[in-house]
Amino acid sequence: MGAFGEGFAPFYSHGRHHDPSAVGQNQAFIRTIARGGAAPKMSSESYNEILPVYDAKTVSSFDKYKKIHAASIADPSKYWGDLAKADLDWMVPFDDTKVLQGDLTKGDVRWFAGGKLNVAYNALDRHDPDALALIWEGDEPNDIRKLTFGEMSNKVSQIANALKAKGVKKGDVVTIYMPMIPELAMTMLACAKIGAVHSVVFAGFSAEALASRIQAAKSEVLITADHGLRGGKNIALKYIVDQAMEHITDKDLVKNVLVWGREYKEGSSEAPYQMKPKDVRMDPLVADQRPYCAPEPMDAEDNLFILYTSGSTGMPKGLVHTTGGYALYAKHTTKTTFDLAPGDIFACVADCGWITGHSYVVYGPLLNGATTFMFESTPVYPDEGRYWDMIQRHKITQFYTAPTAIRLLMRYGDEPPSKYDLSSLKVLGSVGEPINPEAWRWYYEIVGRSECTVVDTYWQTETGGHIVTNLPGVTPMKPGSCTLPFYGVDAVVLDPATGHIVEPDATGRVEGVMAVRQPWPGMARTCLGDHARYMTVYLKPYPGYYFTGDSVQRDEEGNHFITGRVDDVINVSGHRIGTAEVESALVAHPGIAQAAVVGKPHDIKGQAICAFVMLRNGYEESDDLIQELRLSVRSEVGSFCSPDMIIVTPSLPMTRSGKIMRRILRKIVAGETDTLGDTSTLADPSIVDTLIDKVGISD
Ligand code: 6R9
Repeated sequence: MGAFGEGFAPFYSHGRHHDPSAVGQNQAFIRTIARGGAAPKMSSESYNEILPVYDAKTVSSFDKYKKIHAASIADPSKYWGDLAKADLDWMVPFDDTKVLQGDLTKGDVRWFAGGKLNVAYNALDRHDPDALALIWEGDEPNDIRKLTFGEMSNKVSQIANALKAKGVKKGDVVTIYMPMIPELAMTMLACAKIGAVHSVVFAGFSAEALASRIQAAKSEVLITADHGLRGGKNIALKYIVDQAMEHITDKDLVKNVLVWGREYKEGSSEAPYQMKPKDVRMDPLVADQRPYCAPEPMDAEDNLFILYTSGSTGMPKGLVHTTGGYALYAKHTTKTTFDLAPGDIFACVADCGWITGHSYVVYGPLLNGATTFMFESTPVYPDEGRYWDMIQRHKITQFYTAPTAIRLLMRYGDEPPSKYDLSSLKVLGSVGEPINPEAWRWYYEIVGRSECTVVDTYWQTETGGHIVTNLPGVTPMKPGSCTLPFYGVDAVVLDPATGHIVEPDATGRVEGVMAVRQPWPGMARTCLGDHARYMTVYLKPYPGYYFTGDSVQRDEEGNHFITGRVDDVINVSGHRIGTAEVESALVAHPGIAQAAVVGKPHDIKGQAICAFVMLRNGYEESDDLIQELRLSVRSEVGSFCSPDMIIVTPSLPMTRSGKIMRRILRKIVAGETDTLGDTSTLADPSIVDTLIDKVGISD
């Protein structure tokens, strides 16, 4: 049984299939699946009767979806051009004849170029100043703040003026390393107001990871807060920032460190912080500013933000999102996927350090004039009823979380959600990884009382917003499937070996890799400072297509089932982690000669991090050594990347040309040793048995 339980993957049950390091293996992968034996059973069949999917209303709206989708693909300039005019306030209109320029082959996509607008203006200033913009709930349930659009607009202007006072100009990259407090959202929006490009670094990243992102982006300003709070514990962010500053080699790079103040929690063992020469207290600086700042007119293609995300190789990529296309896409997907209506209280419980927080805590809901709910704590603090309690108290209408949280909460049974009044809920969202039908069903039946739509939203940092998802009351739900492409998304399934679109088999099903055939407004335009890398990773693998890096199966009704990454990225609790980053943290230890990291199926986290290490001469396996290795990963990347399992091995499965065959390691940790595949290309095939023994012992 795989991590997702029996029958999760509709066609076959293993998560990962490729080893991109082995040339030509992709073809073998597809062939293996094609030969996979008995006709696969769709895991969701048994749930169809509980779903209100084929009632008359849905059928007619489903037809409408098909028509609109087809039209949006046939004439994307018309579809997005009309929406851009209706949905955004422009300072200078874009040219109707130049809605979309460039293409996926050349990698020079531009939407609405020449048009000018400001995203902060669109997100705040244009809405009713008295309407509620943001509800924040801190780590403690009684720590609540509410801000209207007017209040937020004023405060964002003050922050914007404070940034200007510190010399921040249009186009400058501002790094933000903050806890989930309203000031984080407002600092992002303040950057947008003056045309500075924010780069939010998730506050779970270590000092070294923060330093490398600051350096890569050549960011001269860093904004932080003294502390974060999570589950009753202080997170000494300012202290981590001080360490990060030590790691930055160019000592003149960062000119200012702006520090928001939060009260230090009594009794914490964390080190208190000190102000350093470059540090400026943010609160008094902001309080001194005028509450009005003219919005900077930004070209639709000017950069709005960068966000680092993990890939196959070492340093994470700084994906660049631009102004007009991203804003439109965030706004339109939020409204459509979550069926937003006036008065809705929209709660996405992701952290703003990830793309989900950017698009669905900050930009999407606010651009729609909805009330966004921002949450600092965890699903189990002070107890496992926290989410349900918040939904009841704030009358939340849309709730958006990751399958890992649902699986965790399911463990506590049906009673916690049943104790609360969850009748305000209309739409329940899932994001970050495939949702297994068991978790889907619990979410739908127990949390949603079979009355809410569950939307399984598939997308990526690179896509800006949802690209495949069902739509409430419009398209059918299918447990375990993200279903159908969003409007304007020309989703295709490619044969990874030939790059051609896969033709359906006799049953109407296809499988291959997920790609998109036409540009859409929300797509990232480049990797900061490295367009060649952007081309290599996304656009060159299959010329003419955007390549997602995910493998997929599509059923005879066109529903998509994402089956895992085809690169060396693992997904732990919905966090995207590059195995290369963890490996480099392990080999940074003087005792480690080589390391290989793979994902191991995990019931709650989706995948767990499993590391294989080879020791250098003179080093011996010991508990202390394992502890040091964990620490190394914590300090180089962040504690959320700490391996669940570290296995010391005399050697690793290498090809004769010296490449580690991670495919074999993945099979071993998953216990799928009867389907190891071809091991004859290994330099030393006997290592396989040694590893099976080792993994067996440490399990
Ligand atoms: C939004 C986000 C992207 C990767 C993506 C895929 C996985 C996200 C999913 C999903 C199946 C879903 N993923 N949503 N897989 N079903 N509904 O998570 O962005 O952090 O960049 O991760 O996450 O593998 O390629 P990001």
